[in-house]
Amino acid sequence: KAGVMQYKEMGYWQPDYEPSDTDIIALFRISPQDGVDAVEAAAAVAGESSTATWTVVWTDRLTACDKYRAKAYKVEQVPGNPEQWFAYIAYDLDLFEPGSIANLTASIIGNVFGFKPLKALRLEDMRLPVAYVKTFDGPATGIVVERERLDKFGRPLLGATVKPKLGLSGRNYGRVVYEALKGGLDFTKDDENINSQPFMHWRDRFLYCMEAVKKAEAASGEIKGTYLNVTAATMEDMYERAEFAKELGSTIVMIDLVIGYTAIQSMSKWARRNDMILHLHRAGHSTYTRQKSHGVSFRVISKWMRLAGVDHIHAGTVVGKLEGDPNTTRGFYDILREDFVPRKLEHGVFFDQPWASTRKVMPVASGGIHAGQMHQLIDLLGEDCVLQFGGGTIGHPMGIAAGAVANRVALEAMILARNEGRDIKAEGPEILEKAGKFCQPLAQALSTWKDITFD
Ligand code: CAP
Ligand code: MG
Repeated sequence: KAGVMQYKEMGYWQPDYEPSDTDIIALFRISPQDGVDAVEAAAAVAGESSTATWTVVWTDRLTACDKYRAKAYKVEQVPGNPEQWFAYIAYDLDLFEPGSIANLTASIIGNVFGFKPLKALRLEDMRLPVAYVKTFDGPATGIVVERERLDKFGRPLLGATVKPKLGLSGRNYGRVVYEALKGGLDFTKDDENINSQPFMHWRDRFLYCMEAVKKAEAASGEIKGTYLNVTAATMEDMYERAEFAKELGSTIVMIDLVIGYTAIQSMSKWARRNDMILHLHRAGHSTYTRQKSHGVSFRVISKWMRLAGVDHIHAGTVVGKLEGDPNTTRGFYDILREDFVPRKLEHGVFFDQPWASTRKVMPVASGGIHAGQMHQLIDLLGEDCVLQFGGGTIGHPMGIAAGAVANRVALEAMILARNEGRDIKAEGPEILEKAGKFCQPLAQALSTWKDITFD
């Protein structure tokens, strides 16, 4: 106990402190151990995530320690939860290297999550000041320029992840890509765990996929793409794969979140230099975003990834197979797509967040979704997103191209209805049924998947 109390005495609790416009603010949900006071716990979090160690050190006085000390300035009980507290902590901008997510995270989520006096700790949100935002390049391409490059406007983009996740040979894999793109999708995509395995080396994947993209473009007259996953063991390997993708005429490459923040920023710089779209699959995030009392909220990851500069990011669907709540997911989408995100507690957004013209990230919805949910997806997620149906394309009973047709027709019917002023949330099923009368693949998709839910 004495160890925890120390931080408050050392000045890490300052209830009168008013954060300045250039401070970074973090909001933590803290669950103190029994007998540990919430204010003392908050001061300890401020200390451990900034300058402190467990005791006063002589060398403090050789620094501007009053400035560098993070300040816990507000502690509020979490409504309806007597064991948890929201702690607001302000950090001086000089504590952080400009333009480095690695540096930011080494402080904010460095040691502090293992601190003994806490049962659990969750980073719920951060306010990133404009002065800090401006030290990052942000997305290489962004939503507006991506739409211009692809010449696709006024509707969500459609994609599919090639399935099965593992095991296809390059040639069969390329066939899936061709059928799905020719059928009407804008993109196909490698899965998160497709790299360079014995059944398909990466060069084979790239060659067959790009052949499929070019053939589908010729057949459809539309620009098509496939997210070639360049995730690999080292930066050298990733650059080599990305260069090859570019050489073959790809517009987009893909990386997984598990490659780490520094690698993501490096790939973003590469994408910027090479006029490529950068797709990020959030593989691994649920290990630390899912628990409500411990870890890091995905809204914080969304902010970090917009700074780091990805163009696409998986941000959840609400209606599919993976965990997610509608209001919270809406908050993620706003963080990725708006230029100014106002505080909105019902969406889990605790701070006004100015993005100062940082380009917008295209959110990607996937995970167990199908054409029968088109109205819900558009109503919930809007039009600036990619809707991605893996099983919901490749599992279609009439074949892959038919699966793509079903998705495209469902999408176009819904956008048309919305543009005519109809309430697609209420009338969605009826609109889909009617479109299905003119499109057998859609009728089949609806009857095959209508009863599938994961709730
Ligand atoms: C979806 C998917 C995606 C997840 C990622 C999969 O396949 O390819 O990786 O959607 O989740 O492997 O499950 P289906 P999130 O379309 O066939 O379900 O978008 O939530 O990060
Ligand atoms: Mg996947």
